[in-house]
Amino acid sequence: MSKHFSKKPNKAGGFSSLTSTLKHIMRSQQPQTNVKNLLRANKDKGFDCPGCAWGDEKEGLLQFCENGAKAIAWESTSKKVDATFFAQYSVRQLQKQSDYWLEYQGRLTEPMKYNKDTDHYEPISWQDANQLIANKLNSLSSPNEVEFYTSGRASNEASFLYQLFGRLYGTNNFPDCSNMCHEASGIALNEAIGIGKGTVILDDFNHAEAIFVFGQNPGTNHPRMMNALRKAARGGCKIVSFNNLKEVALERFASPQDPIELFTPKATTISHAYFTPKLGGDMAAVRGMVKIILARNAEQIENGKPALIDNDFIKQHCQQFDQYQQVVNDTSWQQIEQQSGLSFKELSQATDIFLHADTVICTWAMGITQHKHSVATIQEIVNLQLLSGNIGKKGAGLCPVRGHSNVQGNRTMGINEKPTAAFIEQLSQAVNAQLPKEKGHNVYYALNAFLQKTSKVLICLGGNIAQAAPDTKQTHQALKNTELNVQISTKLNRSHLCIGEDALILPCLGRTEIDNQATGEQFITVEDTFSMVHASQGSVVPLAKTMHSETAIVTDIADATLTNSTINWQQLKGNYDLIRDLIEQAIPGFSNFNQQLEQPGGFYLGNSAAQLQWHNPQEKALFTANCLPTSIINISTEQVNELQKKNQPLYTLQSLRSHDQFNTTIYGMDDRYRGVSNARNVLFINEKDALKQGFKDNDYVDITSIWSDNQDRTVTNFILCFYDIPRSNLAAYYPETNPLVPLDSYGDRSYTPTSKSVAVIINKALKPPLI
Ligand SMILES: Nc1nc2c(c(=O)[nH]1)N[C@H]1C(S)=C(S)[C@@H](COP(=O)(O)OP(=O)(O)OC[C@H]3O[C@@H](n4cnc5c(=O)[nH]c(N)nc54)[C@H](O)[C@@H]3O)O[C@H]1N2
Ligand SMILES: Nc1nc2c(c(=O)[nH]1)N[C@H]1C(S)=C(S)[C@@H](COP(=O)(O)OP(=O)(O)OC[C@H]3O[C@@H](n4cnc5c(=O)[nH]c(N)nc54)[C@H](O)[C@@H]3O)O[C@H]1N2
Ligand SMILES: [Mo]
Repeated sequence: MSKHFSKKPNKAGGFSSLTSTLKHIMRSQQPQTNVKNLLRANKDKGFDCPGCAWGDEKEGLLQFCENGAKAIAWESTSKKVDATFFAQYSVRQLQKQSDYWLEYQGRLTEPMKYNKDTDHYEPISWQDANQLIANKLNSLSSPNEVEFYTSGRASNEASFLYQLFGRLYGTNNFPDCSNMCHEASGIALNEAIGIGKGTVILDDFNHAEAIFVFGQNPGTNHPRMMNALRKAARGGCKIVSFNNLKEVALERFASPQDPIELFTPKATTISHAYFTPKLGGDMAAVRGMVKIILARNAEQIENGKPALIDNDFIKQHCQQFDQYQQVVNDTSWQQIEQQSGLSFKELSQATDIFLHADTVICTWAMGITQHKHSVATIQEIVNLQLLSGNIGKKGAGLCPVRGHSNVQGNRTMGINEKPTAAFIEQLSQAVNAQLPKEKGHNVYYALNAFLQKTSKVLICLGGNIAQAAPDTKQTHQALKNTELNVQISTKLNRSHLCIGEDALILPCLGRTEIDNQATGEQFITVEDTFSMVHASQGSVVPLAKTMHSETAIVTDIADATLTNSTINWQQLKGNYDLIRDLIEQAIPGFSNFNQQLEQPGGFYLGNSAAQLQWHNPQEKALFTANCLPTSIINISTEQVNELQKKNQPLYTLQSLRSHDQFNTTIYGMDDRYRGVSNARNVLFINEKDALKQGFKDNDYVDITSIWSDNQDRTVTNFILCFYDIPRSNLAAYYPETNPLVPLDSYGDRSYTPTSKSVAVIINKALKPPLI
């Protein structure tokens, strides 16, 4: 057996989850603090777990999961990255370290400025740092030369003020992590049902008769969702998984909170049926289900039996059903089976479960949103749900499962490069100022603007754009073209090391920490994937007084830059209640914001589609008549033919998360649920594909992507792991494979990198490591 690969476990959760949690708590060097932290995670008067955006349950002593515990322990460490650290290492030396090493050094505790002459970061006072930013911003020829990036951990208060500052300064350039994440969900849902958010709340999972989970690995990325799925499965709800890989948590899950499942081999079977479509095959799979439903429905009608679709719902609430039916008729079974990789029989089985359930929830995440045709795929899921009226009733609906813990809140607060006219109007009125209306830059356009040197300053409210964005070489070059790179962060990462002229590191507090301002301790608010808004307050004393809250950092930069501002930034900084009062005036749905937060668990923002109100131009839910894509991968037929001539097999690669990481933050080298230990340069491959190319398990290969420009995009020395994965599909971890994703390979209309469908070839490693 290989030293890196073993059989995957036969269940997820359980005891191994508990031991892993303890291991990570001990490693943080703050075990007592972190145990206290965990008891307060996601509880009233506690803090919102920075791990993911899943909603909080009302019952239970513990409201955290293994991976939430890792996120919390990672934040609360006693190790410091301070002036002494930066005096020890030059930027060139730091660049040679791994992402894991960089973050493991500890928390950033002092503001630092890059010195080009010494190639070291050196201390700078907060006041000087703010003035430096202000001077630079005020010297530019256009406000559109600045890119304001956000990562989805920022609170509602910080992100509201951040976008307000950016807009008062004069731009709508708000690239953010959701451009690389759930962008397609927002676009698809806004068009189809008039709101870009999911229509279900957590309680709906208690009432669903079937739950379809598309392209999502909740055992790792939303472990608290496993409680909802486990409870549903035990109550007789039929869970159907569509996933390119057999993810063990979706097969069998043991709750660490159930003593029997914790201490015995027992576990709950999660998926009643599990389908493994080809990468990007979900639209075809759902189209197949709809085709079966429509055919069976026609038969029923012919035989004088009741309809299988909800004709009343369709008549009353929907538009374009006829066009949609036409496009379904025109889609051939050959195309459906070939593209989905699933047979008519398998899709019939899925359809049986769908039709048998009165209430169905469809959930999805990155396996659906990071393809070229993601918007169309999500609209196909909407079509399926509309067909049987599975929106706006208890136990049914659409559930895009968000990533970052407050990414949904960020959008609600206006982090959006394409604000609606109504949004800008209300915000302008609230602050009594003219704000820009024209479209700004998303991540794709921002990176291109740096590459072309038309943008000059990058300010990042969290995140790690250097490693999160695609086409690593290009992205790093884009960052190196900046005249000023400002990173507001908790931990050191590669974005701090891609420097052009000038760079600043501004260390901020995290969720777990006490945030003291002029009027006393403050709390912040967040919105989860179910549109619940609630307060979050940390209780840990920060490592250093020189760490400021994100809100304070944003207000101070704004105050220094906008010299004629009508906003009293210092007053807002001193009392976050006042920021919430401003949000109340500026953003719909936040009336009595401060008072509403007093309710235990917070308040629900509501969802128009869940109330069967359709706020799109047609004022109806839309059946969207998209054709299946001609190809999943984004390359030309000539390129495919050329490879065929050379006898070079073409693969589709997905880049995904291991169990030991949070996005670009690597907690460890294992991926327990897939049987991988101590390696991240792993390439999962179907045994037959590997053998056909003459490879053995554990061989080293180089991966090269196929794209229309002449740039070489290759990553080297990946270890082959024979795995249960459809033919011609591959999987490997992100961010190691980001160099393979071409910047120009993005989703139609979403501009999301096609991180789950990269056209690649593999070859024997040119320079394998000496073992
Ligand atoms: N611990 C932890 N939690 C996290 C994160 C983290 O990194 N670590 N990240 C957070 C963020 S920002 C996000 S967006 C979410 C991400 O949560 P996920 O979307 O679960 O993240 P990925 O690891 O990218 O997993 C994609 C899943 O989709 C499957 N898949 C890939 N392509 C296809 C396809 O074409 N069809 C189908 N049916 N399946 C496919 C993969 O096999 C995999 O199971 O998690 C959030 N929570
Ligand atoms: N190939 C490929 N690329 C992908 C993906 C993929 O599946 N495949 N997934 C995409 C997705 S879904 C996402 S969301 C993006 C993620 O993109 P980002 O959100 O930009 O990246 P993260 O790795 O979450 O950011 C980690 C950094 O955030 C900082 N940080 C952590 N907590 C805080 C905090 O509380 N405040 C502040 N200010 N900073 C903090 C730390 O310095 C840490 O180093 O990556 C995308 N990129
Ligand atoms: Mo995400």
